[in-house]
Amino acid sequence: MPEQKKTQKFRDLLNSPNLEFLIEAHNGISAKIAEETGFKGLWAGGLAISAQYGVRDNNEASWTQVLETLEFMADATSIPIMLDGDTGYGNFNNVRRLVNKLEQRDVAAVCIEDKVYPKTNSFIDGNKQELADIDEFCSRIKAGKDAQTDDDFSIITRVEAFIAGWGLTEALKRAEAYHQAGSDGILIHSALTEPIEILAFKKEWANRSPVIIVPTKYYSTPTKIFSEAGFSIAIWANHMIRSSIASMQETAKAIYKDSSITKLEDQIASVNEVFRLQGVSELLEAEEMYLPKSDLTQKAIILAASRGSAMSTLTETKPKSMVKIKDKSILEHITDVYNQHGIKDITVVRGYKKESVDLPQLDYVDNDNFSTSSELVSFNLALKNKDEDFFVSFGDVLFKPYLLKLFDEFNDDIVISVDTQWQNSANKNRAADYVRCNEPHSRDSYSHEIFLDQCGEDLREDEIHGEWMGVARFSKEIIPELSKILAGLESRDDFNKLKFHHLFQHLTDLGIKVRVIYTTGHWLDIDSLDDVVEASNFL
Ligand code: SPV
Ligand code: MG
Repeated sequence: MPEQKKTQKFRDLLNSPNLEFLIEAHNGISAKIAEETGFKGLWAGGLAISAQYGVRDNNEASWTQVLETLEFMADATSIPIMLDGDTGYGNFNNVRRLVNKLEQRDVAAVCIEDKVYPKTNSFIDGNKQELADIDEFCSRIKAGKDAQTDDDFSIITRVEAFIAGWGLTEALKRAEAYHQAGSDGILIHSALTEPIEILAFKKEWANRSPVIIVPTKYYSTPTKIFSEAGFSIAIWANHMIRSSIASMQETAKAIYKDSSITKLEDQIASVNEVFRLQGVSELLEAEEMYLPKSDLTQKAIILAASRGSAMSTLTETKPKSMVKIKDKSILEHITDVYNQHGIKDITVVRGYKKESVDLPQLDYVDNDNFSTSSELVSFNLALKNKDEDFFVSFGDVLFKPYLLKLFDEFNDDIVISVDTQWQNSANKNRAADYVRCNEPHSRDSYSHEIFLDQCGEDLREDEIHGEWMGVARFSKEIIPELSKILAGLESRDDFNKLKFHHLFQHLTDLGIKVRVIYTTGHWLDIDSLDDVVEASNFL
């Protein structure tokens, strides 16, 4: 069933056999709070709206500024709003334009009072207030009713005779004239502290049309009296603005006095409550649905648990990854490269002298068995809780940033980069992860479809197509399977000795494709003191 229009909802309140209630709201958030508390309708009060702007209730806020406020209130809620339209902001012509603008903004009703523009609040020297000429006021009502395009829009007319010091006879005469002019209900206002005037009016008026009251001054009257008298609606006309004023005054005073916000924190709404009222969660869901997702990998793991004893005294107090090259540790150089690719979320696995690995902005995972374990143990530790695509590389491998871009051009679950110029390496004796693929790199025929066949440290020289650089990317889709495979390897006696080349070979043997990107140089594995010297040239 389509949601009932707000104008119909207001009509239901107006014609309900029970006493109904509107509460004042003066902006989007107060309107929302009122609705979620359970109120079925809102009074967009002139006093409250002018007060929240910090101006007087004398039409100092322009009517279009009031409209703006209403728009926020209507957008924030699904209950009907009756605007306190003051005098209608002018004559019949202003009223009909107002009615159209209110309909456009989904405001269900307007109440206009029989005074002259600019109005004054009824509780300020009411006796001195000039009432509108009856016929002229009726022309405002008629023009408003003629202007509305939705039959259910309501125009309530407010009789200010009591406020201005006239008696019941004047009030009834005016109410009857407004009723005849097409008004949908009467708001009878009184500034007395007892409900004498309004009860007298209701008794005489009977049920000619619904009657609305504003018990601001006769607030101590039990609500039962209003319902027994058959009033249609009671308006709690200014209690949201007054409570917020009291609360803001207390808060400002306390903060000013203490020059601190500590004591207050638990007494005011949390920032999360503000977010909830603003509907932040809906936006987060919408972003998930509509915003294009970055297709760049957002996370990285750097394995930096081992000492690097080949560097002798350089790694006495810190692991190799913290050795400085050109004023920055190797780890900083590596994180710089990831940062340049837009990756902020970096997990570092540390082990040897872990307390010395303390760069800010990184997440750390500790491999405390670093001295007896190898690459896959560290990798397995870092893989826990990963659920997005990620790069993994070593804490002693430098590489150029463009390589990460190459990786992100492929959608494969596992991608590794393989240096075809592996023979250029200065240190021929180091352990290297040699690779053989389905086809070798060829300058003549450039193939995109290169996958791993074999990976190991002891491939025959004539079988080698290149050397794995120590950088790989895994997709989030492969993580569950990868975790399972690692758990399987974990149960092997030699798990502590296993390296990445074992994993890649194992994956290939299982029929899982490992995509290879052939590259030429542009990386450096720092194992020895000589490599440290070379690294400063590389950078
Ligand atoms: C308002 O709330 O702005 C009203 C009611 O018009 S009263 O302030 O009582 O006049
Ligand atoms: Mg008002």
